[in-house]
Amino acid sequence: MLVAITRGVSPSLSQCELTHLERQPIDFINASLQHQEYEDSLASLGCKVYSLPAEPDLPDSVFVEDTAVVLDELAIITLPGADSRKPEIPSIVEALKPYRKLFYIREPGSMDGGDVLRVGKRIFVGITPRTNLEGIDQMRKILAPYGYSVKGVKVHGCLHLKSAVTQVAANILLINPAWVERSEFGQMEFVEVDPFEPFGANAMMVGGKVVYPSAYGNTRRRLEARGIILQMVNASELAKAEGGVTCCSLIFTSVTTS
Ligand code: CIR
Repeated sequence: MLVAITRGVSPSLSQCELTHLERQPIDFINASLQHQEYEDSLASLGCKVYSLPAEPDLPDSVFVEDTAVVLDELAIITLPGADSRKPEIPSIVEALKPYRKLFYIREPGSMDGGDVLRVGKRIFVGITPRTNLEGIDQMRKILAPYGYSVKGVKVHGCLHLKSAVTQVAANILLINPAWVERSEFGQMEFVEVDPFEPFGANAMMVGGKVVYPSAYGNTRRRLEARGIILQMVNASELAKAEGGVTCCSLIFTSVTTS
């Protein structure tokens, strides 16, 4: 069974962290409706959705992806690079404890889950203001016994590695080549975003389909032309907080630790 951990939209979302976007008004009701649509979409793709209660004092807490990296064998609890996001961690620890043995990124390491792209046993980690080399090194040591390779990847011009590249099929990455080099990823095929849709590289594979924002119609056509089956969602309101579709869930196969 697939489990998706999500969290309700915080009423303080409009005070979110912003790095590459201008602040603009965010409609809380609209953001919540879109988030509900996103959760419904995950349920329709076969996920059992566990939605944690919204955290009024943690503006970015809907973006649960940044707090953990869940693999088949274990989960790594991250240490988010933005101080305002560190208090999001304890409730995620409680939510993941029943499912995985937990490991932790510790200071002076830092890591946002949005920087972590897993392709089979290869893990690519963005080197960004949120994720430092020490955090990547800690992850490498945690994962070595489980047969994963961990590679730091330079990212420029966007918040996280997965703003720039995500996996959309076993051998295909969706990429914005202006933000990350294709050569970092070895023998993969690529679909490039339409240059007028720079934020269109964040997509999420779930249950044989790819969850994709409806805002990026030109890139959508490129994906469909490659035979990729999309499940469209409207994520425009959360995008104003610099969030994409991967950011709002932690999805994994259910294995209970007890
Ligand atoms: C932040 O800057 O932390 C939030 N406003 C957006 C986080 C988006 N998360 C993600 O891409 N994984």
